[in-house]
Formats: sequence, structure tokens, C-alpha cells
Amino acid sequence: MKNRIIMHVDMDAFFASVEQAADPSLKGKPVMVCGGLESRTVVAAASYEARKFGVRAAMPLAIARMKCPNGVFIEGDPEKYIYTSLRLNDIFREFSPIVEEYSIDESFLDVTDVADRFGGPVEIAKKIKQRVKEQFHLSCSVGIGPNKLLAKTASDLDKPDGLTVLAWEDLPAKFQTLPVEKLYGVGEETAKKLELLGVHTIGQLANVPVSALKKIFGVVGELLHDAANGIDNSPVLTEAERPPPKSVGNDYTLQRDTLDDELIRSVLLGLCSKVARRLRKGGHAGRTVTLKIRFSDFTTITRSRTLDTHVDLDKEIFDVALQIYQSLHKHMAVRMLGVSASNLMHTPPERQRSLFDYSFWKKYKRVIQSVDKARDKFGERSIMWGALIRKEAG
Ligand code: TTP
Ligand code: MG
Repeated sequence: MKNRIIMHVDMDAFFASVEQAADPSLKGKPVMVCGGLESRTVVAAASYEARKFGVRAAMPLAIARMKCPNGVFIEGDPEKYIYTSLRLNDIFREFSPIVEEYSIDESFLDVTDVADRFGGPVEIAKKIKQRVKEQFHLSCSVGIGPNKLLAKTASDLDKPDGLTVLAWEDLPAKFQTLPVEKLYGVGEETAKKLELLGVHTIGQLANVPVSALKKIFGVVGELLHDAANGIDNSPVLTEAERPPPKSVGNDYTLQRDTLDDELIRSVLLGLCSKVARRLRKGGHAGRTVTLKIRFSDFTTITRSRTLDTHVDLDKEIFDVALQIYQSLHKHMAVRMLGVSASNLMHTPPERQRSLFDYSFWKKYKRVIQSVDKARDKFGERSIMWGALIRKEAG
């Protein structure tokens, strides 16, 4: 295989930085973006100023408030972050057509074939950082390496606003000296088992015979061995090359546990509408609809129904979710609801329906298509179902 040049871009304190860019009075202040402002939520993103107070992502809001009482707490605005993420990736694609949107704030770029045109990978990274700063007032950390594993490790080595190269010759000094839990794919459990073997660094892991790792971790043992030696042959996959998702789902935790059927219906409609919209955006349709309900004592019920045809319309998914909901025994107040569609196929075929159904369906599909267009242009909240215009259903 040709020597590849892979770049990983990770935005710094992404949600918090987007808020600081939108409101310059927040610059330099400890900003924490949360799912909501009630005590049940957690911090999604903490600006680097907030991290000085010990606040971290996934920390309960109540604790974050204690650690940083004078911080600025902001309710997150997912659409703003998704929009920014899409525009950032547009910038990356100006440099290389091979861009993988790995998460909302991380992308991989394969720059092997374009590096020379821009004066080398470091020059590309500098230009990207500059564009991102000028256009969005955001900073990012870039890692460059011969594969995705090393590029991703590199981007994390000098956060925020970093630019780090991890070349093969850097492995012993810059990669294998890192604590083993820094190795991509090593979670808490694996790290604990490795500690028991006396493995504390990536280099020590690289020295364990692969046969011993296979005995303990099975097939994963081989992957761990390769990773510790900096080996990763996985390609950077563009959107078109990525396998379709297995399912598409959304959850919602209510602000207060409730027995109010009308409220639950409107939350369900909101969730189904989101799921349907995501299906259509990805060109998918699903045959199985799953409803998840968590009650106030945290017991959780999950029920699925599989249909004869694939569906991608709000009402179709809502009808099934509601049927499932109505068939359930509700023994106490509801805390959380989730809806997902699975059994997905790409691009739904024309469906066989009765003539009566068909004319209704055609009209409905047309309405939904114009709603989608308006949402593409003016944002997800520009058009909503009447039943959703209630505070709780948000
Ligand atoms: P991260 O890249 O993990 O974090 P970050 O960008 O805020 O900070 P860093 O500079 O360390 O990269 O996640 C990207 C965004 O994803 C983050 O801004 C908010 C969101 N997120 C959550 O909503 N919940 C979480 O638990 C985490 C870790 C992130
Ligand atoms: Mg980030």
C-alpha cells in the first residue's frame, strides 16, 4: 500500500466555542453547554476556561454549578452545532474530496494525493486552521499521521489549537510512551485488565506477544497488538462509501416525570417527526419501529413492531409508536421516551397501497417534501407540527 497521509481535525470545546463565537461577550469566560438548565442534565461541553475549575463533559449540571458558580450555563442548540459542522466539512472538502465526518466535531481527511498541491500536509493543516478561525471564529486541533489511528492520537496531543505530526519514526518517543488508556479502543475495562498484566504504556502493550493477548481478549487481542504498534489500515470513508446505519433513533427525557397522556403523545410525535426526517435525509426507510419508555423508577420497557412495508413519513412512524404506547401497561409516571426505526433499506421503493391510500399518501408526501425543503433552508424549527408547539415538547 502507498504511504498514506491522513489528517484528523477535532474542534476545541466545540459546542461551547460555537456559543462563544456567536456571542463575543462570552469570549474568555467559563462557558458550559448543557442539555437543559434543570439539575437533571449533564454538561455536554465545557470551554477551556471552565475546565480550569474542574468541569468536564458528562458531569452532572448540579456538580458543575458547585465547581464553577460564576460560569455561564447555556442550553444547547443542536441545530446550530449541526449547521456549523456541515459548513466546516465543506471547508475540508475544498482541500481533499476524501473526507469522513466521523462525529459532529471530528473529521478524517485523506490528503495523500493532494498534499503536494498545497505544499505538504502541514501547510494544509495551517490553511484549514486559518480558514476555520477566519470564517467561524473557532479553533481546532489537527493531527497528521500515516493512518487514522495515529492522526487521531496526534490531534489530541496538543489541545487546544494544536497541530501535531506523528510519523513512523516518532512512534517510540511520542506514541508508545503514552499511557495505555490513551490508545484508541482501550476503554476502562480493557485498561484495568492490562494494568493487571503490568501493562501501563502503549509501548509495553506492543511488547506483549500477540498470542498472549489473543488468549485474554480473543480477536480483539490482535487488534490491540496492531494498534499498539501503530498499525491501522482502515480507509477514510466518504459519506457515499459508508455502510448505511443499522437504525435511526431519538430519545427525550421529560423535564418532569409525567402521567399526562396528551403530553406524552406530543413528545412522541416530536420524536417520530425527528426520526422520520433523519431517515429521509439519509435516503433510508425503516420496517421496524421501536418504542422505549423509562419510568420514574428507571425501569425501562422496549417494544418493537415490524411492518409490511418500509416507512419514512412522520405520521406512519407516529401511528405505530402510538399503537405500541397504547398497548403498554403503564405502572408509573414516564421519565424518558425513545423512538427508533430499524430494518433499514436505502431509498424506499414505490409502495403498494390501495388507491384510496395512495392519493392521500401522495398528497402527504408532497407536503412533507416541501416541509423538508423549508427546513433545509430555514432550520429544523421553522416548521413544526401544531401539537408540538408546547413548551415541554420543545
Ligand atoms: P469532544 O470533541 O469530545 O469535546 P469538545 O470538542 O467539547 O472538547 P475538546 O476540545 O476536548 O475536543 O466532543 C464534541 C462535542 O460533542 C462537544 O462539544 C459536545 C458534544 N458532547 C456531548 O454532547 N456529550 C459528551 O459527553 C461529550 C464528550 C461531547
Ligand atoms: Mg472536540
